Amino acid sequence: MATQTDLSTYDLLVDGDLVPSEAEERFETVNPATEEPFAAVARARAADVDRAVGAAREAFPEWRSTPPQERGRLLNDLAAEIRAHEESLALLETRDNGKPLSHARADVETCARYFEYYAGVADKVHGDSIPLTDEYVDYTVREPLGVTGQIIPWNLPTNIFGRSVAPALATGNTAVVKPAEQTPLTAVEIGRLATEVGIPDGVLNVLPGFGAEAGAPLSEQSEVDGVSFTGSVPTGIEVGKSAIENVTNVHLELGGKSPNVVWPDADIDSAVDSTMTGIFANAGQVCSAGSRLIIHEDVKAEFLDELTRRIEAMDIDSGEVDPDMGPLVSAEHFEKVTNYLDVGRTEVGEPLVGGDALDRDGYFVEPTVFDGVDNDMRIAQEEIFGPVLSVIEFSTEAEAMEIANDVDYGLVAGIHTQNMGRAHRFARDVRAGQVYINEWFAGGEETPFGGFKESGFGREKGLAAVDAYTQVKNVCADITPN
Ligand code: TXE
Repeated sequence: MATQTDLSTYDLLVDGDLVPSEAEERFETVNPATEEPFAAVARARAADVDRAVGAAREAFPEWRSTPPQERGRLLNDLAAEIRAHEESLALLETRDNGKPLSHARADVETCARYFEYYAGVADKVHGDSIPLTDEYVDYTVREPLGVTGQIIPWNLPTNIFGRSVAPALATGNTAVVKPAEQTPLTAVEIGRLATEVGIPDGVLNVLPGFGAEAGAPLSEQSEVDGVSFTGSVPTGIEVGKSAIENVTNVHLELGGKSPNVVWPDADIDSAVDSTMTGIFANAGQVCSAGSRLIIHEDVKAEFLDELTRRIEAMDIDSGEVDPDMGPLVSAEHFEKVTNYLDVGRTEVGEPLVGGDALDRDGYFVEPTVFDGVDNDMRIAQEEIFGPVLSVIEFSTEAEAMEIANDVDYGLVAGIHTQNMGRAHRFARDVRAGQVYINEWFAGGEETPFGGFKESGFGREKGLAAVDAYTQVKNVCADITPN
């Protein structure tokens, strides 16, 4: 086994410098395909959070008054650097997270796109003029929140970095990012690129570290003016409570158990494809995964035959050889997902396909489908966050709707049908922040994203993020002659 001295090292980014943590501690990140540590990363704690928040606070007045066109230019420059480093960033992401290399490349591309999109938005953030009586002029301005904290999960580290940081910086906020302890490396690298393109010191700080040691101090820091959190419901509640105690803006994106409804009139070939993307992309470790297949009784047999045939042809291997599916992110998460395979066996018996871990090093589990699931079972209600699909049968539109909504989460809902009236009735009645029609993961950087119910609140992506990262000031002037 490698010792820490054999590993590549990564530091914190504070005030434009790559520095060790105050306590000079490091933690190891593990390659989930080999179970071997491969990097030693500076381990931030509360003192480092204070240092980074102090730097972000100091950088704020100048960044806020930097002309928005100039902020936009810098973000475009960062996007170009991210693209120029696509291969090395993608490889780092794959080693850290386990995902197939082509997916990691797509995540890097998405991250660059977020910086480009919000670079374009930077100089288009403006308020309204509000007609009152002739005695007044009234207008609003949108101002940045100030210092913002971004707490990022391990499933889409590069993608969510771009999603949270780009709108924050574009709108004139400074940022302190706490990447997940399982996958901190691309955040440090992109932070380094940001300093290289000339984003001023202190505007973007990156603090690898653990949730309790670095995430909690960041969300509790009274100098932080806004927090964006993506992760689990229990942690989100903690982060939300801290934000309320500090009377701080908070945005929570907390996962899902999303329904994927398939009707007999759907294009079955494309619906099978989309179902597989929805649950096996990133080994199911996606908040918007389509983890409940709600399928009409008349098409179920045909659909599941085709699904099984394609799953059996899937190639599962180390992300570095770019398979269809890589390993799960960590030993801890592997435990969680394999435990759910046991729960599924207890609730419905043997899976239709898959159901086991692979007999090799690494945190690999088979793509798995449980048929005959009732919607009140645990495997239909709880977020497994792995490549495990629960199949629930329906016969009427009312029944499909009821099953789709009968869950605590409300992040995404999808429908496959050629009947557009039915599709839009579903879109109208389903309680979810995103609706996908005839495709999974539909939408782009431009479209708002966030949850209903326990999937959280607040919206990111698109112009909705401008609202999230700014506050409105109303200015009213009495213009009566005196
Ligand atoms: O999440 P946590 P975990 C779901 C998914 C997964 C489960 C647990 O079901 O199996 O959550 O994952 C930081 N104060 N999602 O344990 O703990 C942590 O360091 C402040 C859904 O990894 O929520 C990391 O940076 N921060 C999901 C981030 O929070 C804290 C993505 C997420 O970790 C903290 C990930 C604290 N007290 C998991 N404790 C999605 N919505 O996409 C931890 N963190």
